[in-house]
Amino acid sequence: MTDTPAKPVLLTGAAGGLGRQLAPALAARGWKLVLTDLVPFPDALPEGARFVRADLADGPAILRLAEGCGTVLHFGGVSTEHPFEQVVDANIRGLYHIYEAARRERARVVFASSNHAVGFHERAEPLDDDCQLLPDSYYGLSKVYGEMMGRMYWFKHGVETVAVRIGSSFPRPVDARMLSTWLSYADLIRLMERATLSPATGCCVIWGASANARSFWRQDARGSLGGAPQDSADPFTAELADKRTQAVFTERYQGGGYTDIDRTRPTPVQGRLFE
Ligand code: NAI
Ligand code: 15L
Repeated sequence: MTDTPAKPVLLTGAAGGLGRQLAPALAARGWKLVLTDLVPFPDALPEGARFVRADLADGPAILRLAEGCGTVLHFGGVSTEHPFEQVVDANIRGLYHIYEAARRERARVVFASSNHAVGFHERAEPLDDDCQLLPDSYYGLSKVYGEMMGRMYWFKHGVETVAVRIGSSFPRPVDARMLSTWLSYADLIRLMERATLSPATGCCVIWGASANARSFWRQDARGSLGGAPQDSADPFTAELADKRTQAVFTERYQGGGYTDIDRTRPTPVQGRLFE
């Protein structure tokens, strides 16, 4: 595997929490980056990077941005639960623009999917990458749509996708659930390197989590991309193991609090899809 991609890499959501970690780290490795976001990039522009402000809902702008790029690290969009209408433009329409651009450029898409695509699985149930999709929110549903769009563009157009079902990527875990879901920034950056530089990925799903002993997730394609997570939430266990809420849905399901937002069902489902 080489160290730098042959072509520039487009990073959407560059001004967001994860984009601001990825942009300087990947630029420091000598990568040529095209950064974009709806809002201005708040930091000093890393060497070798240029920033263009654009809305993912603007198809022609996204096509122009992707020109000459070999990979799209797609981190832009609505990143938490919102009313349906607010999710649609960035996460549904915007994703279509990203995939059309990737098709035109013969580029690979590394898609920041989310654990909320499968958030209604019980915490006690270990999941593999081919588990049932059980979104816990309109946001999670948009990630399911993204993963399915990747499949369609792979079978129909040969566009490669690495869909990374990210758990919780923050500076450190902050509650008991994150002892299972935490992804350190350093592991995120390593994962993006491998997803970009691997010679062939096809269309695969991987779990975006550090090496957490309490992980909800098992089998995926990470092995074939090479490398493994090096960090772990385990050192935070004594501090966080009892940091739980009293909310029944939140504590029962992998998606945590997202399963409780706007909920009208009074009690959890016993079993999987059927009671
Ligand atoms: P964030 O909200 O900090 O960053 C998202 C960025 O997307 C923001 O800078 C925002 O301005 C931009 N954006 C929103 N709508 C846009 C539009 N219409 N056009 C262009 N840009 C737009 O979120 P964060 O935490 O950095 O997450 C990045 C990606 O990773 C998101 O797709 C999120 O769903 C995903 N993810 C993040 C996780 C985490 O723990 N941080 C967990 C699972 C998934
Ligand atoms: C996500 O998908 C969100 O982007 C992030 O803000 C967290 O809520 C994370 O999931 C999580 O589940 O902890």
